[in-house]
Amino acid sequence: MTAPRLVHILGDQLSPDLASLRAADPGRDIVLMCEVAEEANYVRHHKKKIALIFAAMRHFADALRVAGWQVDYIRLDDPDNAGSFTGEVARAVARHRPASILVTEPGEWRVREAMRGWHEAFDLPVEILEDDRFLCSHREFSSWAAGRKQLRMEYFYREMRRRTGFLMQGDAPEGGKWNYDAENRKPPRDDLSMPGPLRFQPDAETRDVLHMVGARFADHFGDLEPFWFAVTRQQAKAALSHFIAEALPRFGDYQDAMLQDERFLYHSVLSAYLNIGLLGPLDVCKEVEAAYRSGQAPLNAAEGFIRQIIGWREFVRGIYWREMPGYVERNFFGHDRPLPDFYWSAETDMACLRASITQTKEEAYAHHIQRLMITGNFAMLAGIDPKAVHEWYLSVYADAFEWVELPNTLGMSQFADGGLLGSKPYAAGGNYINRMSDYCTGCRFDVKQKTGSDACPFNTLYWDFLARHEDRLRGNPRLAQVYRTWDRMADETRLSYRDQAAGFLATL
Ligand code: FAD
Ligand code: DLZ
Ligand code: SF4
Repeated sequence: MTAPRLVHILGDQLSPDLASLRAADPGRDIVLMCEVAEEANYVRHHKKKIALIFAAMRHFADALRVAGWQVDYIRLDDPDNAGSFTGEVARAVARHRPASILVTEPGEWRVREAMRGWHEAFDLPVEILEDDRFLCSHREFSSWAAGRKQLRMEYFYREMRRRTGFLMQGDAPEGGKWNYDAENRKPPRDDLSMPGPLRFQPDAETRDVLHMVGARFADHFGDLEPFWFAVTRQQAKAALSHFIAEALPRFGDYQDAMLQDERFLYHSVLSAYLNIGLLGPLDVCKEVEAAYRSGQAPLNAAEGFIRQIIGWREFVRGIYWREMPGYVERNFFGHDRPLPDFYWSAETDMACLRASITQTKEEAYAHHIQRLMITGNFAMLAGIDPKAVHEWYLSVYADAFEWVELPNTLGMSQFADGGLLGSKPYAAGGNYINRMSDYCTGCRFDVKQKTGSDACPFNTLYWDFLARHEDRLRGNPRLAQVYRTWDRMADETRLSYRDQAAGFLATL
């Protein structure tokens, strides 16, 4: 009998149409899935994230067995567990004596490098297939990017609209405009009714995982329970239908809003399901477009949502693979302050940060504007080491995998790549936060004050950041107006702002 191939499937590759599964033969080949300590600990992931991945892996293995696959599944508490992908592949090679190893390209440079060493380590052919769950291949991204002075998401996105045909009328964008973002910045109102994501009761298999994660990872960040994430494809599809029916119509309008008591607003909370493979980006966009075409959702909502998926999600992945391994080391501003402890404890008087971090602890989720304009904005203004910021984001969010987290954190939110991904730093003072949220009403600081013991720290950190990095930022045309305002200030005002900021930074 022909020796089997060993098909190693990772915790974020839980898709029945995965390239390596399509290339394999259920009658001959063996699927290997393993829960390993190294993946849970290389950054200390949030308990809920570990539980989501293990529970979804176990349910996926069950579904593969039902579909006729032979699955060799290694649990974390297996006494012989080797603790790493390479260690477990070594054990599986000894058990099954495969003819070769077949994998789909992982989402992280570190893991791809490890896999590239397997040929030599095991003296076996190793085939790494392209991950075609993404809509833009590495080759296509490179050819789009080649020769461009600047890589801007908007132009990439238009290309992707043309290629996929989403929201197109022939060669023209639906409604005559490519982007309806200008309509998507409404501040929140008190009388909105938010549906929140669909929540699922853990079954016996998930409860087993929760028990193990609670015992093994008690000292990791975050609350394990209540645990309500979808852990199967069927549940994730139900979560998608719920989002389309209940939240999509208002997704666009309130995309940038933040409310203390509404953690999810009209966001989809689908990123973790997309990133581990329970949902496919094309399927999700098809359903969103259908909702628009049937009059269930307005164009600004459907376009805004589809842009995040075929635009931002694919764009950041292209940047990641194009720029790694050097990207993670970039530090345009030379920031080196350690991450303040309150990023782990949520113990801070700044109500916006307290709310965003508390929610992160409890849900392993924060929406985009909280990540970008609260925790990200603060870290950049305060001059925190971008690598420390990156490691925080990678560990605390259930949807965080390096291909998507790193460009968003290091590029978009910290501007540590000097403008490769975004055209200007996302820096803002208290006014912006006050306009887009209700955080300031419950804060011990006063958002209207710039100096004094009650002054909102964001107000002077903002100016201090611009002054500290004037040599790097003044030439940016998108900041010309801001520097004109700075220039018009009296010397003593500028000095008092910088003193106030220095006093605050000394307390961190
Ligand atoms: P929605 O607001 O409902 O958006 C719909 C979908 O669009 C998301 O599910 C997601 O798949 C996609 N999307 C939206 N914005 C982005 C983006 N900027 N990049 C890529 N995809 C996007 N997203 C991750 O999936 N994983 C991360 O680790 C991650 N880290 C981030 C770190 C920082 C500092 C910032 C500023 C953003 C980060 N994002 C990350 C992007 C974005 O914040 C999340 O995708 C989003 O908040 C997930 O919530 P949602 O599913 O409710 O999204
Ligand atoms: C994030 C994660 C965790 C916590 N644990 C596992 C695991 O035990 N087994 C596994 O196959 N995958 C896990 N993952 C996801 C991997 O870290 C992810 O596949 C790589 O980082 C590549 O994106
Ligand atoms: Fe945040 Fe300042 Fe508003 Fe307080 S006053 S919530 S610190 S922006």
